[in-house]
Amino acid sequence: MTGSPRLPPVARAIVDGDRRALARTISAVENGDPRVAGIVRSLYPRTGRTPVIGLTGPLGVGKSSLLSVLIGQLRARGKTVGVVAVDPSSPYSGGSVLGDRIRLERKANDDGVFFRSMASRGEAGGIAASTREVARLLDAAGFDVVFVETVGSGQVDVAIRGVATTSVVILVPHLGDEVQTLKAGLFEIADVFCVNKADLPGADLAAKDLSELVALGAARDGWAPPIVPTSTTTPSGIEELWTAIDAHEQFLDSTGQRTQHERARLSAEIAERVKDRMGREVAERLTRDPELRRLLDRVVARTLDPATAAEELFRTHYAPK
Ligand SMILES: Nc1nc2c(ncn2[C@@H]2O[C@H](COP(=O)(O)OP(=O)(O)OP(=O)(O)O)[C@@H](O)[C@H]2O)c(=O)[nH]1
Ligand SMILES: [Mg+2]
Repeated sequence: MTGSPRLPPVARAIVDGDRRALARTISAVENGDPRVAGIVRSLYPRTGRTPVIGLTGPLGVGKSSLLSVLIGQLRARGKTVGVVAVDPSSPYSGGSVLGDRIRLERKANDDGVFFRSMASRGEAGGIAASTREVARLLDAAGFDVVFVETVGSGQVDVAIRGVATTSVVILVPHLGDEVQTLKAGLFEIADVFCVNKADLPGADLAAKDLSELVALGAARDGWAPPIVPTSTTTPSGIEELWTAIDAHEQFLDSTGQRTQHERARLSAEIAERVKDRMGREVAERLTRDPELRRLLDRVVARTLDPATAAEELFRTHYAPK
């Protein structure tokens, strides 16, 4: 299966474990360099079989620390791991980028771990798109497990479901209000809940509160998200956390939901790509095309509202005849 003669040389190198080729291609993808489109396309058939584990949760709950301990555990079992971390910090402050790097540094000489951090630059759509592409490259590169770390904030949280096969929502004790705020979104995102910093007082209570919330929400498609207390300082609960993640991955296979979820993710991705593409085209035509300029003039003059204008534009220019 590995000897496809049609693979471009760089793609071949990535598949054969060349980490520098992988790193360069990831940079090109992040920068929107069109020259790597062929490489990405040629690797696509080699993707889709690797567990992609999303770790999400509010700032500072210990996502990177957990990742570091999980990586240690997986490496001890001989598993290779690819990581993409979406860093919320501004590229100028750099604080948290550096923090993550240092925590993961000691694995830097290990070829079985590949770590990449991306600045989030504040636009959720963009993060989601390049994160998905980078996760796919890690998948094609043959890592046994791919992790995606994102900071938990509304849209990004939801975006992780478009990338990950298992999403872990990480909380800490005394996040009472935050849990309430996140509540609605939490259940749609979490396949596994983790209450980290269980070495701090209040962890039992937090886990109990959470289990009450989980019990209120009906199990989604036959899966009730387990709640795992962990501590990266002790450390404790890490093995249990991986067991819970792995159980969800096995559940996806045994129920056929892996294919179902993948289909839903890819459908959303295609729709999103078309939307982006059309959005750019329409914006451009509204400034260039005389007919559409007149339509815009009417909206500016308040003789037509934006919703009706959009509907009219779609009907006359884009709806299938
Ligand atoms: N007491 C305690 N502190 C922890 C634990 N895990 C992480 N921390 C501390 O929490 C702080 C944040 O840890 P990170 O791993 O950077 O958290 P994060 O969620 O990746 O942070 P961001 O990526 O900046 O959102 C650090 O000071 C860690 O040392 C834990 O289990 N117990
Ligand atoms: Mg982090």
